[in-house]
Amino acid sequence: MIPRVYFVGTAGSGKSTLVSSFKEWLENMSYDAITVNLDPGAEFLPYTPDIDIRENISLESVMQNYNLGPNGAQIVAADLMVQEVERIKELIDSYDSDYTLIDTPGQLELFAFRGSSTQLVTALGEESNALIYLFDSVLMKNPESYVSSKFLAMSVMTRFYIPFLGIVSKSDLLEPVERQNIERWDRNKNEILEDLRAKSAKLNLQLSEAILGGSESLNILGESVFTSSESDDGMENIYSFLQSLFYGSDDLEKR
Ligand SMILES: Nc1nc2c(ncn2[C@@H]2O[C@H](COP(=O)(O)OP(=O)(O)OP(=O)(O)O)[C@@H](O)[C@H]2O)c(=O)[nH]1
Ligand SMILES: [Mg+2]
Repeated sequence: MIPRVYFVGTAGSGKSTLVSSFKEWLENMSYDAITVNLDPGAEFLPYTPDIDIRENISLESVMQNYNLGPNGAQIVAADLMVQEVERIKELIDSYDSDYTLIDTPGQLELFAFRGSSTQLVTALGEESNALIYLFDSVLMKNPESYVSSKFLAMSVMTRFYIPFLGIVSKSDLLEPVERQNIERWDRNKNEILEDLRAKSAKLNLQLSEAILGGSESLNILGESVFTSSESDDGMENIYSFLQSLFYGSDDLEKR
């Protein structure tokens, strides 16, 4: 089965741009990927999706048909997506590509916490899935939101039993010292707890320690990969992760 790679992250974390730039990167390396847009509310996409949920479900039509505002319509659209699974699956299977890159809705909680999405991920194929979780660099550079971001990622991971890679997106927006801080915090939770204490941050330190301790002892998040759609930083790391997961250590045959 052609691997399905889901790009998941908070609103504006760079999912759609990464789907676009990673596809381009793969193509430049002579590998082949198709793109799937699962965001019914996307107004603009930086790529032309091969498969697009908006062909059958658009936020605009859900708002009209169900007499809802944009937020209510997002919820209904997320649930309606399950009805599209067979069509999407058939379409994906009709392509002969190395990877299927799947862009998910901006509202992370809709994709991550509603049963319809886990159903959809399962139905699209259980064995060959991976999830790229985008940590927005803007939210990772200060210690308080670093902890909240890790917590959110962990709660998303409780919903999906699939291999995942945590990446810090838009790395070109980080100053070198900000990047070093994130690397330092990733390596050792005591470093971030020290920095939080030093800032006398208004954050529940006990709770933060428990969250970070859980992440560390379960080894679920580990060290982040930094990526940028501007500079192509980290594209190789995403590829290596997927490659060893799906194809062993062998390189794909170039097309
Ligand atoms: N500097 C920089 N900007 C980026 C990068 N990736 C995305 N952006 C910008 O960040 C903004 C959001 O990017 P999107 O790709 O639309 O993010 P998204 O997660 O798909 O957004 P939603 O689907 O609306 O949640 C856009 O203005 C992008 O141009 C990056 O690597 N570097
Ligand atoms: Mg998007």
